[in-house]
Amino acid sequence: MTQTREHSQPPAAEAPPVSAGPSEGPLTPEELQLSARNHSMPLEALSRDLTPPGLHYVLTHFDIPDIQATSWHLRIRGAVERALELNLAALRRAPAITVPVTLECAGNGRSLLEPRPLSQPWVLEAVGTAQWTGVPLAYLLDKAGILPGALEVVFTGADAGVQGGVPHRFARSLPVREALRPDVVLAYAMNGAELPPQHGYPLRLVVPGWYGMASVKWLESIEVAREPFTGFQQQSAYRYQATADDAGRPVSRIRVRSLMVPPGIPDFFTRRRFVRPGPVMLQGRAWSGEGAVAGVEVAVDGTWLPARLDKPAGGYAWRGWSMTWEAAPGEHVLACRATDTTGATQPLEQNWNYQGMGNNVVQRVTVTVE
Ligand SMILES: Nc1nc2c(c(=O)[nH]1)N[C@H]1C(S)=C(S)[C@@H](COP(=O)(O)O)O[C@H]1N2
Ligand SMILES: [Mo]
Repeated sequence: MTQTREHSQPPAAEAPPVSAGPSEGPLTPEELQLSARNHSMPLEALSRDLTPPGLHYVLTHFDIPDIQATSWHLRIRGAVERALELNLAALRRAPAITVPVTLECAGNGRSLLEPRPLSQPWVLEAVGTAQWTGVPLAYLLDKAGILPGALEVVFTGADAGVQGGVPHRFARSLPVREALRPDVVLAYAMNGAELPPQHGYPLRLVVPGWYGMASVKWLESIEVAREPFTGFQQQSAYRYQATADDAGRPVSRIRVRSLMVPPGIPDFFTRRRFVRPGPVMLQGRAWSGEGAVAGVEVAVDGTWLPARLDKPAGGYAWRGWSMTWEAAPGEHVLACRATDTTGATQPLEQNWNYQGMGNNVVQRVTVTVE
């Protein structure tokens, strides 16, 4: 599908298109290439409270930088009383917190959209939960001393590339009040071990409750700004847009979602499930960045029943749920749906938007009981 654009403005003033536009055709080699680089979390890993790093999803726009911690520094500058420069040893000496956080890519579910926005073609499992250990961002911002008039804090990674025709380093901003939340962490450890290269070694930001793009990896610079940040990943990417020309609304917090561990055993190629008749424990996880998870329902062939909820694991980590199902021979469709404390619930049909952002449609799993 080609994009129609208005040409009333000179090209220099035109915002670059964020993608090649949606497609109704088969998966492209470019999408295959992206999906081989950026893997999702196998759904069976939903049975674990914490996702081991090798099973946690990965999304990297450009190349994974090979950073030597000995020559690496974090710089804090801009509208601050004193600029700071810290090496990894200094960060490790600072007060540390550990926060369990469910990260989800804002593009999760994109490949299920029709037409399909051309980008990383996630199915449903661009999610994972880890314990992130590091220095509270607020602690360092306080040391630097934010000056009056500060509006945003801009985080820049070491990785550079071209997207939408625009060369840039991956960078995102947060409003000052979000940056000062006590649970926003500059993490140097994941699940108690050194940060793996693909997850941002030696240091990354983790913003609990926000879609993954806010959690800048390979962090090198933190700049306090008095103007809104207009970098590509802020102004063009990560927006809920109706069309290519729509300025849209920025993507921020994670919409409520639940997923289940597919029961039984899979067929290799189709991944359809086979289950033995009798009681089957259905289980999964639910999360929301907008409010706490208030309930999860499970449907067998369209009839919704409330699931049992585990104790919350704190803050912005996913919450376990389960339900026993008496599986009768035949073919069945299982589904799960979470609701959060804001009253938001998952839609039965995907909400389409131009970049394929924030999809939280209910998951459906077809099983054959025999
Ligand atoms: N520097 C940098 N940070 C980044 C990205 C990136 O490409 N470069 N990708 C972002 C996106 S879109 C997501 S969803 C998360 C993924 O984090 P993970 O790979 O650790 O799961 O990292 C975010 N931080
Ligand atoms: Mo993402």
